[in-house]
Order: sequence, then C-alpha cells, then structure tokens
Amino acid sequence: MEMTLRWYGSKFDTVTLEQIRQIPGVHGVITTLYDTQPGEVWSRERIRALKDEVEAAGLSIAGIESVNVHEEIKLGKPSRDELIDNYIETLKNLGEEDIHLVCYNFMPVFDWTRTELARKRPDGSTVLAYTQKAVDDLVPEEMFGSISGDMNGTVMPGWEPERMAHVKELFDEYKGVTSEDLFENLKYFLERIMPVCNEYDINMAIHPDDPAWSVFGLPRIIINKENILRMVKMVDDPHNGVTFCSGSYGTNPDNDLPDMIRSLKGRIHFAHVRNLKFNSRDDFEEAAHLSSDGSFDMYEIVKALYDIGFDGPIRPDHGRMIWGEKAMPGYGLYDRALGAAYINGLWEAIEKADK
Ligand code: DNO
Repeated sequence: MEMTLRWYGSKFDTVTLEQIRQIPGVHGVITTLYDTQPGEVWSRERIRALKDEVEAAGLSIAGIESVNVHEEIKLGKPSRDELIDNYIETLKNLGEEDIHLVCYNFMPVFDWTRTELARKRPDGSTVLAYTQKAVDDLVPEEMFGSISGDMNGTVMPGWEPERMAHVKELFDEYKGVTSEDLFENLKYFLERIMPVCNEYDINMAIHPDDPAWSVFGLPRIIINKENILRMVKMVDDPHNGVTFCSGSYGTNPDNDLPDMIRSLKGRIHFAHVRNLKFNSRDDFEEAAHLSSDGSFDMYEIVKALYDIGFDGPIRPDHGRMIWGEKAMPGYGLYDRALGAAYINGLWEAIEKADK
C-alpha cells in the first residue's frame, strides 16, 4: 500500500503540502481540481499545473478524488452522452499526465451526509456525527443551513453552495428513479468509460454511499456486499473497481468490513480507513483511528487489506478536530497525521509478523 493524504489544493485547503511532506511515510497526495464543476473537461494544462505544484513540494499525485459525475448521467437523461464524452476527455487528459486512479461516487443529489459537523466528545475534540432522527425531522433543503455554520469557512465536498442552491429541483428530478434505474445508469456510464480506462490504465474506484442507506427517500446503491459485488461484476473489467471506505460501509453495523474487503480482492483500488463510534444503531460519531476509541477493529480491517495483497493508495480518512486547529471538518492536519502514523504502524506489524 501507498500511504497518502487528501489535499484540496492550495486555494481551498488549510493544510499545506509542506506539512503533508513531514508526515512520516506519506509521499503522495490524493487531490482534485476542486473548482471544476461536474460535466466540465479538465484541461491538460490545469492538471499539469497541479502536478507541478505537488511535485515541487517533494510529493506526487497518487490519485484524484473526485472527478464528480454529473447528475444527468446518474439520472440517465439524454444529455448524458455528451457529459460522458467530457468525462472521457478528462480521463484521457489525466492518463496523458500519468495519473491512474480516479475516485468518484454515484450518490444522487448529496455526497456524504452528516447531521453535525462539530459534536464535542468527552476529550474536547469535535467530530462529524450522524443521528437518524435529525434526518427524519429535516427537510433536505434545510440540511445545508443547519450544518453550514460549522464548516470553519471552508467549502465541504458534496455541500458546495452551487449544488445546495439546486437541491429542491434535483429532488424533483429523482422522483420515480429506483435503485434498479441507478444500477442501469451506472452500468451505462461504466461501459462507456472502460475503453479509455483500459487504454490509459486508469483505475476507477467508486466511493460508497455514506451513510450506507437511502436518505431523504433517494435511492442509494453502493451500500453493502451484495450490491458492490453486483456492481463490479456487471461491468467485469479490472479497471472497474472500488474505494473501500471503512467509515462509509461501516455506518451499517450489518456490513462485515473485513469480509467485504476479502470478497473484493483485486478490485479495491483505493482505501479510506477510519473508525466510527456507535452510541446506538441510529447514532454514530466519527472517532480517532485507533480501535479502542471507536467501534471497529482497525487491526482486522488493515489485516484484510494486507491479506488480499492490496497495493494501492490508502489514506486516513476524516480526523477529529484537535489541538485548536481550524480546518475543513474532518480534514484537519493533526488527527489525520495521527491516523496515518497508526495505520502505518498496523501495516508494519502485520507485514513483519507475516515474514
Ligand atoms: C467525504 C469523502 C467523499 C468522497 C466522495 C468521492 O469526506 O470521502 O466526499 O470524496 O464521495 O466521490
């Protein structure tokens, strides 16, 4: 595996490349052109400028998270063909610049959903949290208003103001769209992009829906073992793979994370590793990466990745906000650096025990 950190670009991130460079064992970043809109072609010039900036800091680009998929592709609208052509153009440009991993998601309207961005834990840290009741009591358009005050002045992925401005219309568009429709539309998209992924050796890594169930009545499909195996088999190409995100699949305690990892051998192209603490089935908060701080056995998760021979980029995922840091919730420096060190430690121990 290759340890990485997510970085949103110098215009958007509070964390600098110079800081990332000093985290032991981190040589690559997972990044994006955060100011591009879904459907837009990423030019080679902009990709190269990003690459130059990262490389000048002594790091490399290990992959892109995300090239977002336009809603009309997810909805299967007639306009999708042109939008997929643009996506293909972006993939080509990334391939030409020697970038071979793209994380994306197929969640309708929202990306991930949390009901709190700064829940205080007993140690004084603040974390992202989710309570089903809060979702059940809210109209979706109000969700943004209820959490935006805690964003520390940052723009959070999936909660971009441009997207939020159209939430109501988007919901109307999804009326009558079923999970089966979404599977079909995903298949169509993948079948069209696979030739270019093969040509440029680009691994596509779908991110799970978070939380791993339907919210606000919207269909959601990348939620469990059955569906993810269906997804990799329906377009059975090694470049059609998965981002294994423990914190997203783990929102549903019925998901056996190590078992899911083992069943996806060869198709996990990217891993997000983080821990959650469940207070009840309907209420969880994000914890430190360490097993004893949350509900997951992180050793078993990392061991499963090791056992299947996972050799792609991995990153600590959302961190707690600690030591007075002000950053994008989940994406501060300190706790993610602790997470990277911890995952590196688990990996080294597992690897040495295996020799
Ligand atoms: C949340 C992230 C997601 C992820 C996208 C991938 O913090 O893990 O926003 O990047 O779903 O497209």
